[in-house]
Amino acid sequence: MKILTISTRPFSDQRPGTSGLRKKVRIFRTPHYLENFVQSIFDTRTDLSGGTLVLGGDGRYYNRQAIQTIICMAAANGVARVIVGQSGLLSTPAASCVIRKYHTNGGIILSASHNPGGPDGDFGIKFNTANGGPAPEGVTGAIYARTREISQYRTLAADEIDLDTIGTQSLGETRVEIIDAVADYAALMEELFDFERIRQLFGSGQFSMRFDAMHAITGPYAKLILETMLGAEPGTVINGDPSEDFGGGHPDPNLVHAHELVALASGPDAVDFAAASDGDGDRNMILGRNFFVTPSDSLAVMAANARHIKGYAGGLSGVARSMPTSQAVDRVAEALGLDCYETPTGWKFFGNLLDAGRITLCGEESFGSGSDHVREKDGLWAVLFWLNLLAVRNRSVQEIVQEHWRKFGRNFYTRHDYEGIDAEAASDLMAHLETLLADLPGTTLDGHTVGYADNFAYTDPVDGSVSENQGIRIGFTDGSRIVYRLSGTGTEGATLRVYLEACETDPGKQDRETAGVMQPLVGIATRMAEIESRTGRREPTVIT
Ligand code: VG1
Ligand code: CO
Repeated sequence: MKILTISTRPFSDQRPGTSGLRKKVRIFRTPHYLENFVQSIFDTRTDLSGGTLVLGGDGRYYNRQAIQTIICMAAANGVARVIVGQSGLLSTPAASCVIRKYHTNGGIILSASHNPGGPDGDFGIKFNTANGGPAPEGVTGAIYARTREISQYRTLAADEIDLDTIGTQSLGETRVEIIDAVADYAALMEELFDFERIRQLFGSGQFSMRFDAMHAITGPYAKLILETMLGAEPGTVINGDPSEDFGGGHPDPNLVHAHELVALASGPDAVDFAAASDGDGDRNMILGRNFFVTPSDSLAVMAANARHIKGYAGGLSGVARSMPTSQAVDRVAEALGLDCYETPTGWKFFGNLLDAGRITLCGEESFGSGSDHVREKDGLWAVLFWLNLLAVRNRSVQEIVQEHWRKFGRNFYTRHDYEGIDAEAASDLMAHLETLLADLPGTTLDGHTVGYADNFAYTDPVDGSVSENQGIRIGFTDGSRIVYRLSGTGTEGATLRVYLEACETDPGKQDRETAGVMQPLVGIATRMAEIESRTGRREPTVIT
């Protein structure tokens, strides 16, 4: 088969963000745009030549075309074997699972996660290394540097690969294997969780659940695992057929976008347990009957209860959370004598800690949690963890969480997002905050005394790499915190995220409404950053 060498010129905007390169579909369709980035991966990850690459995506618009393009480029770049999820699909955690299980050299995941899809929506591409995790900054930095100087890429003229039939095809010297997208992942879940106990829970007739796949990738995974393997009643999975534009919705599992599910978990006829996942299957939202579990609390509850779960009964080596995630898990770690790490936002920062065996569980406030079973956050894994816990503990979600607060204290938590604001105004706002930091410690704001104020920098304890400028932290002596950072996953303007946390150890005050408790801190945070005058926004776009 004839290899074609195509001349190209660099694009200046291919720096990966928090989770890969994300742009509007129309930008990815610009001639050579996708190809330049992919060639930059092959140019910098030279072990792919002669090696094995995993390939799959969340099924959004442009997924299939991009898969065909990448297979041809992989063949032209000497990749010996490409493992592709059937129909070009792999959830992000399933891709991580497959990369690890078959000892491959890495994978390319096509996804813009929770961002809307369709011709006018977003697309994304991410490279994961041989450990199954998102490429660390050193690797993404090298890929980006390559995109700045690229002058040609390699591909070949070939017929389209049949993506829908499981089996092996050849493209020149390259073997293209189409695999079942769900099977390996489902087998891994069965190793970690007590499926028999969960089957008994569903079989009891006393327990009802809904899982909202939000028209995204987890539909097939959830139907097989929950309904077929675990015996949940048919219809437990809603919005379970993946569509290229996620049914026109926003596949982000939070109280705002998963409103259909929230309604099913509310009121007198509410189900006992409800959960949702995002576009690419790595996020999760956990709801009990009329009860929302914050992602930060979910991580803390998992850590405190891991001994009840088959795959973690041997104990945890340590835990980690991203910096803006609440300190609820820190309290558990302290009580259990576990190491606890605070990392920058983005799953790539957990990889070294997991590989080194320093942590077993980790999570982010942005509806992400996971463990050392793969190197990505994992939505369905979290749902199964909770299901297993409910089956073993025989308590409701609300009872488990409230009991947790009584024992460890409650970290009230909320996040305010200001989406699509002017990029320059956003960076000026951050610069303004930076100028305040030096004088803040020791001052008292509305009764809260500032203990520390900094721009978070992280030194990876395993390889010593340093990541600076990871967000402004203001910590008060009463344990409450305000954190500001700019999103690294958006595709339009800038998104300012303001994260707020307040600790409450008095059981008599732990059942108050979050919004009321957070009001004073919200006031401090919005005034200090001059949000209204600098962005023109009186209210956040989304509150989670
Ligand atoms: C957001 C979240 C972050 C998460 C990232 C990728 O990043 O805050 O915690 O790791 O999305 O998640 P940012 O930079 O926009 O705040 V996913 O499910 O979109 O791959
Ligand atoms: Co995601």
